[in-house]
Amino acid sequence: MVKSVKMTATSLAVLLLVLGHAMAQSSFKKNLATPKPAKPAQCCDEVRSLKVQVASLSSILEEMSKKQESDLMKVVRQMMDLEKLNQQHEARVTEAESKYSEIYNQIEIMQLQAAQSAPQQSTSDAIYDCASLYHKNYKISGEYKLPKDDFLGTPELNVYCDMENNGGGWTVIQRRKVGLTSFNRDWKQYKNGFGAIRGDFWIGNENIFRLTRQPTVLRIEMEDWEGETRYAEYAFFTVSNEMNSYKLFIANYSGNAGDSLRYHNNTNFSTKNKDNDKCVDNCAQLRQGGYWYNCCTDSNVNGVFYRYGSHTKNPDGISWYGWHGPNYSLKRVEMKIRPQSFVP
Ligand SMILES: [Ca+2]
Repeated sequence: MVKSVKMTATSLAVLLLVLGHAMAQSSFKKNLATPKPAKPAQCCDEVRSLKVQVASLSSILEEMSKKQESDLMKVVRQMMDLEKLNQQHEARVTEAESKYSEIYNQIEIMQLQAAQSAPQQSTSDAIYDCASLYHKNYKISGEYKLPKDDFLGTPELNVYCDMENNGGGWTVIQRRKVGLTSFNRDWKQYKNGFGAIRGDFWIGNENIFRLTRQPTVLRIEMEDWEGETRYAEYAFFTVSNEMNSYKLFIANYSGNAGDSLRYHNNTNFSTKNKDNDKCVDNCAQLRQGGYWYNCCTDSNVNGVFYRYGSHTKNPDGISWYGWHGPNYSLKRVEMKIRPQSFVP
């Protein structure tokens, strides 16, 4: 009987345990399965509308980000283009710079060469006549200014250079062609020179003296009223200083006008106020010019300018006896000088 009670109690306990466990499990399951308390319908509509809004915002955001991305790509592409342009510009600048430096180098080389040759020019190659200008590549005829030279003792002097005829390099010392300038002047005027360098002028005995201290050639060109031209050239020409009355020395004639200066060789210069001629008469007054008068003339290129018509009537005109005799006054005369050593 006890055994059966015991068994019953044990069975009861087990049953209770099983029941308890089953109940606990059932309660847990029940708890899991129980749906959340239902909310009111209004709340769910709001959520749904919010969800829709979120979705549409997301898509907008997505779109925006896509657009931003494409914009960014555009910007990047533009940046790259700009970079390329910049590189091109830089390349051009570099090219220009290299060209500039090349030119600059050439200029530097030229300046250097000029600087190197400058000392030679200042000593052995000074500018003191048209021939030296010619050798410095001045090859156009016209008026030039010879610089003052302390070493040679020459003042600044305006000259007319014939750079074209007979090889060029000629310094013109006398010209008659216009006929308005009187050549009947005194000693001082013949000493210093007078007239217009582009027209009629005498360069001055002092200048002739200085310019002919080196072995010099004299060329006299002349034209008559018929338009024919002749010349007389002397391979040797010099004058002495004022103390020696600018005495004339010429030699070695060539030409087609006749040697009408030979008669005047070794004579002093005379003017209307200084009779240095070899005559009882005053030749300068008779011939109305300044010249190396003997007794008196075989030529008179500083005589009176007579125009066509009256050019054959007077013995004091611009004459060259070897061509037209004593009473023919020429239309044009030009005296020019050049160093004997000149090579065109
Ligand atoms: Ca005399």
